[in-house]
Amino acid sequence: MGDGRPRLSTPVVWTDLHRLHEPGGEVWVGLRTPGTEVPERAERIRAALAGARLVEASPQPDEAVLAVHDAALLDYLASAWREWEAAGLTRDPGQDRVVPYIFPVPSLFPAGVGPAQPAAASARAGRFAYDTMTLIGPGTWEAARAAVDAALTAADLVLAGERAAYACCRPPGHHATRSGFGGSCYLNNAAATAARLRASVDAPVAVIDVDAHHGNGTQAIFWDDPLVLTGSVHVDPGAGWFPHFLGFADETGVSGTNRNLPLAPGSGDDEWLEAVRSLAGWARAGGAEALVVALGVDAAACDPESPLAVSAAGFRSAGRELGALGLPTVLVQEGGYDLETIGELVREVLLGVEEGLRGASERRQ
Ligand code: SP5
Ligand code: ZN
Repeated sequence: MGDGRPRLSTPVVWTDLHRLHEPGGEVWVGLRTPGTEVPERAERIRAALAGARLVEASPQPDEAVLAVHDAALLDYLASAWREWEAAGLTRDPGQDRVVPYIFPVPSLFPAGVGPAQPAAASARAGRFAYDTMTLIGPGTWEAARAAVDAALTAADLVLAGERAAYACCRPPGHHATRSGFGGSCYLNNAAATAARLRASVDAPVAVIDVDAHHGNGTQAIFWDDPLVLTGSVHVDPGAGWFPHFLGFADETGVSGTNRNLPLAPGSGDDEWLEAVRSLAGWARAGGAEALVVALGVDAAACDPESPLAVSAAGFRSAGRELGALGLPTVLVQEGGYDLETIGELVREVLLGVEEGLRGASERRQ
């Protein structure tokens, strides 16, 4: 490249199809706000990684998605936009995205009675959505499906011998559960990646989630799976942060394979890195032989969506800690909303992972 910057050796998996997902805002406290999960995020990351080897995402079978999601969620997401448009909702009342308005929460139902299949498209939107912020437009399904393809392509690169691979996924995925979507996430890219690694590695695999928000979807998907260790460091939901209802330290999974490390708002490099180190040590102690990093960079001090205060150097150090595990490593993009810095922060993590992996292999010799 000749710009004097260290060159990335980690392959970057990419798909142009992410551009098909234009959320067009978020409905938050009843208002349509601009929204931060925009297509430019991925473009900025790609620009900051210029010079790295780009690998096109290759299409993956539906079975790989069905390993972590119910068929009913996939069927809904694949048809939601068409149904919405066919029902005339884009003309009357003039809503250009799928937005739920009624949710079949358990409190609606007497014992033994479950939700009926609603006849109206406007009501069907609330069957799988758990918030009003995660809008569906004309290309949302294609983009979300392609994001899983990207993550699984990165997993395959690592299974074929790359020490690490990065998937520039958009939309993100860690808030999507087996049968629910929300938090700007539709399909859980990191969970699908962990499932693929798990099927090929004869040992536990770990997901370490460093996004500023709790990885509730990944936690839920692997809650009762003793062979996928799920750890998350995030801003304390008890201090008023998304996902509000989950992400507390006492959620440990059926067999102790989930670990949450909530941090107080305002926490910076010291507290955050100590938590990352602790999760890495926990994954090592649990016998993990492959690693998925749910890589949100919204814990950055400059990020508009979280009150954590991590620096660029902090992200580099976190990468080093994770790389030092010396495991086959797939990094999957999650959040990060400051367009000016998102690309550089991702680059710092990837460079740190490379440094950590080099250190690990030197120690082994
Ligand atoms: C992947 C990821 O980082 N998802 C984060 C979802 C959390 N969004 C919470 C948004 C809460 C409301 N934000 C108010 C800003 C007004 N637009
Ligand atoms: Zn986040």
